[in-house]
Amino acid sequence: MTVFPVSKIVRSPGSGLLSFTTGSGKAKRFLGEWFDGSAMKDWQTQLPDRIKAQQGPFSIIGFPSDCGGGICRGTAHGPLHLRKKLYEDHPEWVTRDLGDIPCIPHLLHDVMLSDRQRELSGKALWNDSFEAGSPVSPLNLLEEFLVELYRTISDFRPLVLGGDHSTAGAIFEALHREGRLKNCAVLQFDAHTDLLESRFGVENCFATWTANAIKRMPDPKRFVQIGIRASGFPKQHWESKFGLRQHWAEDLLSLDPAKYAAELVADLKARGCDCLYISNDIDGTDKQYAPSTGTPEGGGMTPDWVAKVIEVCTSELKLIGADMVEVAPVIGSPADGELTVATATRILEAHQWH
Ligand SMILES: [Mn+2]
Repeated sequence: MTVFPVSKIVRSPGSGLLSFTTGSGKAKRFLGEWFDGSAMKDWQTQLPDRIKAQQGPFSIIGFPSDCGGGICRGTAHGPLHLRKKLYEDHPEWVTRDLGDIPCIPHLLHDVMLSDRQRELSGKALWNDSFEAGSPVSPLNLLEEFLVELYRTISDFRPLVLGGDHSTAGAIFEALHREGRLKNCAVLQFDAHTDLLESRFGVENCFATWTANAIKRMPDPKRFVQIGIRASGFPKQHWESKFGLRQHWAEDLLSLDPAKYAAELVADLKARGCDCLYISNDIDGTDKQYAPSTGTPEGGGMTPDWVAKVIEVCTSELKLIGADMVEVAPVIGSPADGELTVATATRILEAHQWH
């Protein structure tokens, strides 16, 4: 029997990173201006009202997990740093924030856990309300929380702040379970294909999530990867193996982004799409603008190029959800971190929610 709702254990913004402390001290320093002491302390009590108050166009969820990465860790700090900048620039977004998924940093997915570990971590998270079968790992908690919100908020549209790119795998499972992928196109901005079927035997991580997500698409050609440039195999290999489409950075850099996006939208509409999900891996953008990430790559697009494509596509197709992942503000210098967060913010501001 599974214990729900997950909203019972969701933490205040910035407090979901269960590291050497609860993380709440740093959260207070960063976000105290927007969330007062009572909001931080009584988040779980206040959350049902916050959920009830959500009325389009989107809701923010923090997912401070980097256990699904594998190169340099640090994306667990992404949501807190992203929120600080987003709320400075857009204080009206604060009421959209539904808090953080509590992330035990050693856990990733429940399929990896013994019954004993699941019970021990389950009791730590759920206290007395733990029952066998309750989700305990970050990816499972995110998936179940999203499903809960789909069933509570009409026209629920998540903006999930990750986290490494395994984040998107959990979102896709929720989209699939709720039947949201039927007429949906997907854009993935990324330097990498994320198309391994497993990595060292791990089937749910930053490198495998797209291979899993593609299986959920009614037509894989509605899934378009944009900005690929670091791959052990050529484009033809991936396109013929998985049926998705890839637009590599080397072919995009000389294109006008508005014209490229207009053609992309026309193509997706011709394939029956009327809505869109966008997965934003910050390493899709050139490393000059996004140095604080696990695998920065040169030869990528500028933030303005990416933002223009997103602006045009989301003006034409209804945006049903988005994520911003792989932002690791603790990698590199503080200036690198700030630059990367500013780039992510620029890209998120381009999303049109209508
Ligand atoms: Mn990725």
